[in-house]
Amino acid sequence: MPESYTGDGVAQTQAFGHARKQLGTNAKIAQLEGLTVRVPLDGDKHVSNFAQAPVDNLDTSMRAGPRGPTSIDDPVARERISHFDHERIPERVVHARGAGAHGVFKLHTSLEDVTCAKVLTQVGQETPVFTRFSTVLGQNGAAETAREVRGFAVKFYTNEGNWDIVGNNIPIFFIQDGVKFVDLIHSGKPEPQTHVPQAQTAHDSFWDFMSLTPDSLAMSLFSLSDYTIPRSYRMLKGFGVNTFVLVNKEGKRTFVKYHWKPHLGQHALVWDECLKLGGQDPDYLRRDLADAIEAGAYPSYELGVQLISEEEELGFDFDILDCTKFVPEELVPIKWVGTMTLNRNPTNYFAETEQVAFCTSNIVPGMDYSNDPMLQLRNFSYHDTQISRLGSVNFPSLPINRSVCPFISTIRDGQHQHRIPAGPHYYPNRFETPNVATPHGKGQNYATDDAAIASHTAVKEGHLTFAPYKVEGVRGRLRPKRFAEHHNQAQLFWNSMSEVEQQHIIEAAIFELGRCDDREVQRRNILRWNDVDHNLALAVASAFDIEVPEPKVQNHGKKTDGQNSLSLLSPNNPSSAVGRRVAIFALDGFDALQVSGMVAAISALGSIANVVGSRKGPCYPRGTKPGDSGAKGVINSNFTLESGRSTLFDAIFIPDGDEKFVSELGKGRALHWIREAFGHFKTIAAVGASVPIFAHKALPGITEYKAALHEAYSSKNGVVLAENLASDESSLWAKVSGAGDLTGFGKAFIDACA
Ligand code: HDE
Repeated sequence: MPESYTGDGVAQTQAFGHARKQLGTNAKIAQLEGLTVRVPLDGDKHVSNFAQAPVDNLDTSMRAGPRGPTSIDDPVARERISHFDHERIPERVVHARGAGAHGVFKLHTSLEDVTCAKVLTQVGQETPVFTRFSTVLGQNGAAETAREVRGFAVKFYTNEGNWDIVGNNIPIFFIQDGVKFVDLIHSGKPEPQTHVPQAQTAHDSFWDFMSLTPDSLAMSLFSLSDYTIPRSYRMLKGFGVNTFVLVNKEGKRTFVKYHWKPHLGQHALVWDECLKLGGQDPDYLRRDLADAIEAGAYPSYELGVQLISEEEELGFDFDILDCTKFVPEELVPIKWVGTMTLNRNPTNYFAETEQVAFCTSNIVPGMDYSNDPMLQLRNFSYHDTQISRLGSVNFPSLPINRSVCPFISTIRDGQHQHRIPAGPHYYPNRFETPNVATPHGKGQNYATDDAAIASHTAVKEGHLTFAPYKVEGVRGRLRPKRFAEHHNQAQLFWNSMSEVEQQHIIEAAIFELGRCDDREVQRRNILRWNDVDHNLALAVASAFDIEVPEPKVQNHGKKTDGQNSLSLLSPNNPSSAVGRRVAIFALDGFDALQVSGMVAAISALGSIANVVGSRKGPCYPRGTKPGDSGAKGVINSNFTLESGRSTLFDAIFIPDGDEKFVSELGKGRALHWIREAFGHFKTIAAVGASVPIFAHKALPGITEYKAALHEAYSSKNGVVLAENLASDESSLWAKVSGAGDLTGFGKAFIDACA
């Protein structure tokens, strides 16, 4: 935010106590800030009615005598109540629960051989973006850690118009044809009689539909895997899922699959954490995203493309128009082309995150759609849904949806027209409307014979000209032959999971089918998985006492038997503690040097330090007394042991402390924190007097970490202990200003957080 800027938006942000810091700026932000539609809330402005006349009283409505009837002619009360009555708009029918952030996309590798889209060819160009992550089935207030596929939608405000990639965090989808989407979603949404369960697929209708829908086989396993319980939206992969098309200057079409890869790596929660977080912090993921951006730990993602020429289109065992299949990286490597960084939280959830309208049909010159039957119906659906959701065909002119490039249009009127269009409202016209690729009025704007087609359809760079390609066929309800195969990639996915990941899938299947009451639903799903992997089916069936015969499909010479795919193998995550949320215990009597040193080191690393204290507010170190707020080393806490739980953090640092500290650490709530964190494989460090509490009270009899007790500074199973921190090291902590300054024990902890 430029310091010289004194516009309304800043005033509002500063005046509103809980507003978050607003950093990052770009052309879209400048546009939003420049809009006079921002409503101020600072000192020298007045509170007004909707016609902007000042009002003097918002507390008491007008009535005839203090005990008499309220007067309907009170314009203030009437207007306020009426507006309130209409505050809600329909939530998204799917993906209702979302979290958004502004950012920029910077291209580092040009794709000019395959596209003329400037956003993908102008290296170094920064394009503003707005990204919205979401769950799918849960309603607007549902818990975010329910097992759910995640949406990953990005709107690029390019210089040639808005381009949206409306993707998910799984590379494939449940069904091949968009027309089945309605039933897929109905089956997953709460049961109509009771309206339960919320935000989960663990019920009969969903698994009934799945077992009767052959195309959903591979996705049934993806959706039970750790992909559906992500640790953070900062650690989420993204996929365009559908096949799109890029078009170059010569009009050559190239098929493209879009990928997002988080720089922090892909991480999942463990199921027990999800269950607990659902109650402890249903907003866990949106809070994590907003906190990280506020702390300057900006999430970033790499955009990649898999490119397939028209000549290669039919060269795979699967059809690239089938969105229940992914393209393994072994067959088509991913080319990484640019970086998206999310660096600014929205100012207003409703105006930005709720009103942002993604449409798969939003593409820019140099792009086109494929004939993927899912994409074709999506291109209709998104535009259509915004009309009822946002109330008008004019949704593209809402502030968050406006492009940042100048344009002229002869589209006019409709409800909620936010612009004042000048110039002709028809075309062609005598005013020579500029920037139209074809010379109007000077000949027909179409071709009628083969000879003319070649010249007429040449791509006009900078315009959506849709390069021609040949289409022929019999009209009917048809699917290509290769759409009929469903086992290969289901098996490839299963084979590519590690043993632990496979076990998680089995446990998830037992949970989901365990919430179904119909034996037939349980049986049909288990038998389907039997054709993917016999052991998988046996393991799930053992929880239901259902008999599993020898499989029909597996071991019948399928190409994927025993094979796995690089794209799916456990992610090769960067080994780094960057971005972690670390709880630092500052119960009264803590060691001030260690706490302040660790806070400084964690923050400097680009991670998020959270102080957990004896109270919310000032906490008092060793040698000071509560209330002595001027004392050295007093630190403000973010949480207490009651207001937070270990589940909110990736790691816990327990410093040395005095008797008071040790006594609080030895009480039930603190011990529970430690035990729970250990059970969830979190990194834990303890120093000095905290070590005996850790080893003998919190986790007595547990042997996994014991080696750490004996090897100074080394970690064992994520536990780093140092009962006797060398005094020279202790004194060094006073000077810590960055993670690199930590030595010995502190370094061992940071390394273990990676
Ligand atoms: Fe969507 N989808 N979808 N979808 N979808 C919507 O659009 C729909 C599909 C996805 O953060 C809706 O604006 C149909 C696949 C995301 O705002 C709606 C079909 C994938 C988001 C809609 C599909 C998605 C949506 C609801 C089958 C994975 C959230 C509100 C033809 C690539 C975007 C809205 C955001 C949202 C319909 C299939 C992902 C109703 C009919 C496949 C990430 O238009």
